[in-house]
Amino acid sequence: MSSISGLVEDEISSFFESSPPLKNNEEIVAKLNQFIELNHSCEGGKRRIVCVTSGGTTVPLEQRCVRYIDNFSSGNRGAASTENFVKAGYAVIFLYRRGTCQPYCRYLPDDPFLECFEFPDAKNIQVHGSHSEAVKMAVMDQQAAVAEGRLLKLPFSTIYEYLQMLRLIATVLKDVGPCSMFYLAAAVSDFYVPWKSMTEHKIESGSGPLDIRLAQVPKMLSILRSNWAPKAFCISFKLETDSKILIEKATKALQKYKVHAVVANELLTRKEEVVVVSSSGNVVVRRDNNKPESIVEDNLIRLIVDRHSTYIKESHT
Ligand code: 9Z3
Repeated sequence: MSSISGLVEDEISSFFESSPPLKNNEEIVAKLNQFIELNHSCEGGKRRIVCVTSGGTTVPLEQRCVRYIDNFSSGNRGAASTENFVKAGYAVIFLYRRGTCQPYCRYLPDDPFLECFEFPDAKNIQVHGSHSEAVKMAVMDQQAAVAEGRLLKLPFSTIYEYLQMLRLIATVLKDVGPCSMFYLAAAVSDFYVPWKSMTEHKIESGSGPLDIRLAQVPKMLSILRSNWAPKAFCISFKLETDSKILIEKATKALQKYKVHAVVANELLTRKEEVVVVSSSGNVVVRRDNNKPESIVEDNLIRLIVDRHSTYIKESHT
């Protein structure tokens, strides 16, 4: 397990102390406790629980935020992975950026969504024939996951909300131990404006160029591994646009944060292939090109679930 320096610990504490408190903290804790009670304390078998993070965090520039810096990410990876984890028997806490791709909705048209529907007469609304199969599957699969209590969706927007929610989830999952997993696919900002140095009102535009100083977001992976949920299986992601440095960066992250694997992906090819970097070597995972409906997450989650099974077995010996 990794140990973190006092300096990093101080940076992390001051990040949280200066963050605006989560508005619905109590409600989130209640939902999380109920979810864990349902899935991990049940008689006759405990489910594995994975927290899938998805989408990009925003960095507000004003406290009464009008403008913000955003982080690229459609949420596709997180949504597709969530579906595969549910299929593999996991209960999923889906921590996602508001407005990004949702599990079971990947095949629905989002542009414009209303194209799905038609009015045969004034009193009835029905799904257009060309979309009816996709809508039926989306509704059925989502309802089944929610009805079985296997999908808890928690939205965030800002980097402040994301990190506070991640800490809450980790704390609540601590007792689930090795049966819990973090699958950190969200694109998290590296830089932010500290709340206290942020202007309250909308930045005025009449006074020439704007200078903003961004502070570095402390790397929470280290404290997640060492303090928040030390027994959880932990998968992080590394995204680069330059393929020449991708594996080297992912390997460094693996060593530095002592996660169980780093999924390395390049921006342009991320839907075709990823490389799972771990202490047992690097494995290239590809989408199956012979099947048009195949996605890289089908093979990726199969591999991750296998690795998690081995981890759980080894933790019991
Ligand atoms: C990823 O690398 C995800 O795979 C993607 C998925 C964001 C590329 P989409 O949401 O894309 O399907 O459009 N996520 C992690 C990105 C990230 O911020 N990683 C940090 C880094 O690279 C480490 S935490 O430094």
